[in-house]
Amino acid sequence: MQDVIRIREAEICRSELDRRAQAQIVDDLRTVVKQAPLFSPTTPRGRPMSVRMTSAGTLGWVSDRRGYRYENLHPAGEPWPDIPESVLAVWRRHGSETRAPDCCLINYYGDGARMGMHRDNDEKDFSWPVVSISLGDAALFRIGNLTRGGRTESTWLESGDVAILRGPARRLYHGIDRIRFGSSDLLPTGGRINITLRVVD
Ligand code: MD3
Ligand code: FE
Repeated sequence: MQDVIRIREAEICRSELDRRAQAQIVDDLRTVVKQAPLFSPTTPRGRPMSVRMTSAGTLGWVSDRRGYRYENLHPAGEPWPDIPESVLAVWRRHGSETRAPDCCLINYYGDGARMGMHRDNDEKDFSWPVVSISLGDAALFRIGNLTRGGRTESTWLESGDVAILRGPARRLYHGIDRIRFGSSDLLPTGGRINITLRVVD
């Protein structure tokens, strides 16, 4: 492990995954997105999100006019693929050795994509950590407070960084302001993948 930094109780393990481990995960994700293609969720108010998403695991996160929620099936009607072993290995090391995650949410950021400030609020038990893996282009991550607004802190997340949100950090507002498109050569056509692993219920 290279270096661990703490920002607002969030733990970021810099360069936790070497290039081989990153490439293995990307390869495994290709299999996942073949079975469960990326889609563009819309907010409950009908605005398309700039980030494209899909999931693996028993539950996947979806958003549309009916709201934010977890579903057993991909919008196309198929079950979500299994979470790749390469990803589960990161969860066991940083999340929990006693429980597997229900959801592996895969976010893809193309040029110009961002994610507004929000809280991860659709899970039942917030005592489980969230583990996040960054792959590809660097992203400006912002973390705030337990309620909307107030002072925030920012840091760049780079390919191979693993962030762990547990305890009070699990409930903080956070978002991605922008990515530095083309800053990494991990993904042949650029962009950023973020994986978040969560226990849902
Ligand atoms: C802080 N993803 O999918 S990952 C999300 O980079 C999400 O795609 C961002 O926010 C991304 O919900 C940020 C880091 C992260 C994930 C979950 C958190 C930070 C968090 C939960 C609570 C607090
Ligand atoms: Fe989030």
